Amino acid sequence: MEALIIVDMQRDFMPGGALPVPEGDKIIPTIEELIKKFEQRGALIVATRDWHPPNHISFKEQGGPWPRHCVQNTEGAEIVVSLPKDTIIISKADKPDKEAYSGFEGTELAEILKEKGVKRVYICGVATEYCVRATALDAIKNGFEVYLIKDAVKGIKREDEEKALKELEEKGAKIISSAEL
Ligand code: VGL
Ligand code: ZN
Repeated sequence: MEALIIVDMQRDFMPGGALPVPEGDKIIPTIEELIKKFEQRGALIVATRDWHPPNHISFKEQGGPWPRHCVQNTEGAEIVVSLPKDTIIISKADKPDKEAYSGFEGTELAEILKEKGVKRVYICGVATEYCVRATALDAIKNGFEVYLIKDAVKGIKREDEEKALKELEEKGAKIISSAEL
């Protein structure tokens, strides 16, 4: 069984949002094509979302590195790609005092994937050097075969994005393009 994991494609991470990933919106059509393709393949579709309480530790006013973003039940936290009805939504970093970049951290994601018999995961979304990276590393640690779809991810900084892709490849992820699927 395969799963497509769409990481944090939320309004606040798009241009004009609170914590924009440059050109984050450019990968929306690519991801929507991938969703269609993976639905046809009978794959599981998973979408993670950053789901912070208003006083989250990662916010500048709490001493953290980031402007306030993806606050639970606000427009900024909305997912901007059209998702099939049966998509599994994983909310993360939803406790005030804990940061979680990875979709596996503090969630049931590993258990859900294992229970559904998933062996291989395909990862896309934002931001490449933060939540995509952390999610892919945890997927590797959990024993999944990991494919990173390079034209369906975007990073905040170009150099950091390239570093992250190299690291993921060294750790066993396969870097592919959506055209290969
Ligand atoms: C993310 C910074 C803060 C991400 C989330 O989704 O990559 N980055 N919170
Ligand atoms: Zn966040």
